[in-house]
Amino acid sequence: MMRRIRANAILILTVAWILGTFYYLWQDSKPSASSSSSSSSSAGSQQKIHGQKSSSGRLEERTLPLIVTRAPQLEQQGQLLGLFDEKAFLSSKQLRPGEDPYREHAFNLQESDRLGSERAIRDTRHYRCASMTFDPDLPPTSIIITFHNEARSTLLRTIKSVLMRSPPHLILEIILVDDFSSDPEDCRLLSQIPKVRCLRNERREGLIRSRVRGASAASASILTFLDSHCEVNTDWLQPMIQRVKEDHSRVVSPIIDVISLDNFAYLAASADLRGGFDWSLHFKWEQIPIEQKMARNDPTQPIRTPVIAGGIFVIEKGWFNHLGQYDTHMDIWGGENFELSFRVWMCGGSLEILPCSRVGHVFRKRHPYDFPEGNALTYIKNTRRAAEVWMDDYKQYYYAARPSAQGKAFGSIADRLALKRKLNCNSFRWYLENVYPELKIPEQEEAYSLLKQGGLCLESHGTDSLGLAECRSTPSIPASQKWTLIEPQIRQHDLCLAITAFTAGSKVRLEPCNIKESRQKWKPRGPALQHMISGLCLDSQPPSGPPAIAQCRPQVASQSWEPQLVT
Ligand SMILES: [Mn+2]
Repeated sequence: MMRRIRANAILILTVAWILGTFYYLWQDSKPSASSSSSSSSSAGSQQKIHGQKSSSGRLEERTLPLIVTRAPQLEQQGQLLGLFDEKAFLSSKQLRPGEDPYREHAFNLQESDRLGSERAIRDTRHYRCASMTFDPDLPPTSIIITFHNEARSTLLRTIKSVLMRSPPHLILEIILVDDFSSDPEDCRLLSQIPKVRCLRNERREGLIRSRVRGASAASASILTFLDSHCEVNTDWLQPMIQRVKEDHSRVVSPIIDVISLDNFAYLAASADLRGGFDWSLHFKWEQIPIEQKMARNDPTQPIRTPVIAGGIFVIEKGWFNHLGQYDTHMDIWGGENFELSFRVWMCGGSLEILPCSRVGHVFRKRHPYDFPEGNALTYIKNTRRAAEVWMDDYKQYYYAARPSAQGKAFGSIADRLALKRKLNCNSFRWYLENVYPELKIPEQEEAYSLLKQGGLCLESHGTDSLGLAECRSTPSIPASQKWTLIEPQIRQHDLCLAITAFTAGSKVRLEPCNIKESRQKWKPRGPALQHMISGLCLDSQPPSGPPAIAQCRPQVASQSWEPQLVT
């Protein structure tokens, strides 16, 4: 009986939830009436509709109006693809029955193949982006796509989305750099599509050298690097070319939306993120600092970013060459985005994410291809080169965070150091101060002291009670006897020694540290510890009573604390 009632209750709740969801979607797709602020508050309770299942928390929290890109038009096809036989291209490489659809590409190949070469996707931009205007004379770009054994369906969808969703006059060419894939036909056949060129490496070179090759072959003055499993969204290109045209030292990237590796759903990424990293040079998406967020009253404004993710960006060709292209001694993949980002910022440029430019990308959990020297070793070699060339003395924090990098070979960096001198680049300290002040210098290893009185040590028992107890060092010194003396505080973790009143005889206890709290301020005076305001001294009140403050009396044993450093 109870079970029946419970089942009914769950059913009713489920139905209510579904109805609520539909109501919300209907509300949100009504023509514009709602301003962004009012719709975001109404969306608050429904946040989880989209954006669930995001491993990185990057997915957008609220649902935007459901505007989708224009549906593919059949009459366009002939013009777009020329002599290219799409059906033959795709059907000659189908997943065999029973084959693991994730094995070869680390995404669901069956689902990608089933989708076909084009589809309408949600326009994930803020609605205000649609009314942006661009110079009529924007310069065209060369799109550079490097790949190694990419699936035919994802590669073709990348190319077709570019051709369909970019103003044709802005695409001078699409350069495919085939990094020694097993089947040379993948690239060769695609070059039958108008504007598409194919370059094939004679051996595996990796992403970095492949991109440099593609860039050298490009004829446009603006380079657009694109990953090989993307779908570009409505008007993705114009905002980026506009920004670079206005200032050639800008290097810009889109917001990278998420294409699900399982079902290929196109999901909006949050517009409040930028690229960041920790001292081990591990890239992460992070929230824009709160002051910048508050100052953003226009959601179409560019977002300054300390680093870019690296897969998709636009750069002026002359600027790319001036800055030294890439470090071509880096192998396969990884770390090149740090090297490029540090170089751009430190040598006079800037990095931006443009929220009105959106490109979907299939984020994967593993690399589907081999690293000849192993994944970890390659990443360490590449990031170590970036750290050695660009991080000055701050590289010590990289090594501290990634001890395994020490002693690993990374080749000669002489030419990159020469480049850094030639370009007269700023220091890494400048970068930290001006570009990424949020990256904090790791705290120095804290030094602890024992506060000894004769053979006894000051010890805490919880927060309230303090006392003297036998000093213990085996098996190790207990946390309750370790003190950190950072004038004017006497700390134990984030608790501080504080007096309870300013009169002699007042008890002493531990409380959360607060640098403004005068009850927590002490000063060493000979062997004594004097409270700064009251002028009274820490006293153990023999025999081993709870410590209190008392009139300072030089040489008295109960006021003598010998701080003894322990390491
Ligand atoms: Mn990728």
